[in-house]
Amino acid sequence: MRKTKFLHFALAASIAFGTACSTAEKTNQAEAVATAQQTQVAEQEKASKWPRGVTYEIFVQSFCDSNDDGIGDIKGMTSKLDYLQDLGVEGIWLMPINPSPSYHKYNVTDYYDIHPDYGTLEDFKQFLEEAHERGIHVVMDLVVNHSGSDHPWFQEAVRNPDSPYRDYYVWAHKDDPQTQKEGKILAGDSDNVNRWHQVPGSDSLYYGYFYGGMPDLNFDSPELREEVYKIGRFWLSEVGVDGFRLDAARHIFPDDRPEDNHQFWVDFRNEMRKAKEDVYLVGEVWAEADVVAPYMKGLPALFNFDMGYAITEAVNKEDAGVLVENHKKIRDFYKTVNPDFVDATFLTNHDQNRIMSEVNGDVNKAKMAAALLFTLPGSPYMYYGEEIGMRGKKPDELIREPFIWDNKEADDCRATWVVPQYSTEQTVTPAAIQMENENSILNHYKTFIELRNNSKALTYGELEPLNLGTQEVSAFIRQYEDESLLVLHNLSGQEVTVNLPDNLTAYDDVRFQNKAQTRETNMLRLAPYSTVVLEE
Ligand SMILES: [Ca+2]
Ligand SMILES: [Ca+2]
Repeated sequence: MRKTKFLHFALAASIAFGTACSTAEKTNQAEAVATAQQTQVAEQEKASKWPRGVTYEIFVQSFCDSNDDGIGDIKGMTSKLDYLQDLGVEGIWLMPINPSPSYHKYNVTDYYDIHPDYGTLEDFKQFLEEAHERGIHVVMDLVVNHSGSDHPWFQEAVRNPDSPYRDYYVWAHKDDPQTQKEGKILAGDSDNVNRWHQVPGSDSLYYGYFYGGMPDLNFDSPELREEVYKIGRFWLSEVGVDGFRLDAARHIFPDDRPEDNHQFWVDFRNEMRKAKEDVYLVGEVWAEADVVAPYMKGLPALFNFDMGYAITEAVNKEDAGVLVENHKKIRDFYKTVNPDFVDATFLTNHDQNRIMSEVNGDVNKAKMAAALLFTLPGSPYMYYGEEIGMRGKKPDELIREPFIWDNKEADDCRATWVVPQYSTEQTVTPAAIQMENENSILNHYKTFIELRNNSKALTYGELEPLNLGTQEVSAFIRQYEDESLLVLHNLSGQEVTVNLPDNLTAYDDVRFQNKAQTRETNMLRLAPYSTVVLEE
């Protein structure tokens, strides 16, 4: 079942097991292995199949600017599809692309169009076509918990209480006791303190979970629900996206109506499947596993926030701890709800400090975080720029800075809508230069994505945590059908020796290693911050 990484394998076989032969012989052997396996690879499809492959999250505004107005756009993104294909991603998640007055575009003012800064519907259809030609699926952010307060529906609803759009939103009178009570509920963010917002010059308040600029849509209204289904069908059937990332999926109804939230997504999925049988839906339910799980009845994929936190903690402490055990526990729990669920794993997203900043700029740790993400179970998502080690800490604009494609004078794509404070040429090596460096973080990402894409065990396999008595080493088995892999990550900056118990000594072929390791029967010496994948 050895399909790729043949160069690593050939190299590893000679280094690790001290094959007694000359350099010339080694080269010939390596070439022979490479040729044979290249043929095999060409004849076989990749092991991974979207949505089980890697998905890449793009903030269009910052990705690639094609017309030099400083703002990333769809044509720019289309010009980078080869880059994404080469990276090995099989899916793209686009942050909102609908018209909206904000830079982030999570307050939509027209659900049926593209923001003019980003381009046109025709540009987007062209992008979809070219993505699909490369085997890349496209999922777009669908932000329907709320609209923007500038949306014509809301404007009309405010202006005219008898308007049919009035019922698209949630209203209360200023003397209604619930508005007093609700107004006192504190959330972590000061913007969220008041969920009821007054319409100036009126006795009416409207419900806006996040803030006054984002009035919640009223899902108790059959007309609004039908409108939301219509929006979904438009993008699936008429435009051709493959699915949606569903923003704020747990806030469709207020917090005291969780069952209604769960049921809404079951209904939504059923409606979307009428337009596209294999529609992909991934939900944002930013909460603990027991809150997330019931959403799986309607949403086949959900983001696994816990795993990102756990990986970050493990690489920072250089301690494998209970990362793998906990990951297995969560997965086993989710499986009881939906055996076919898609566990959308990731390190950080557009709402969180970037992973490189979370590890204080330590490239070894950032690389180790990626190595864990791509070898543990799940359907990994990565955030644009993560692969070149972009940095960023909140506020939000600074975790969404322009991608650095090349040195300034050579970069014909770099957006300039914001002055970057974290990701500059002083802190981040441009992608074009990293591409030429085999030790770059970009090539590290490529290597691990390729490793994963070509292994059914890493893509679909079960997880068996192992305790080898070394806290610095995260060790586990990934198994699928007749492919069984022993994965070892040395999270520490020191060489670590592990003793494999007798039941693991059969794993004596090196499928992959990113640094030389040495082995004497049961004893394995792992280089600092290294990964080795062994097979029987
Ligand atoms: Ca532009
Ligand atoms: Ca809501």
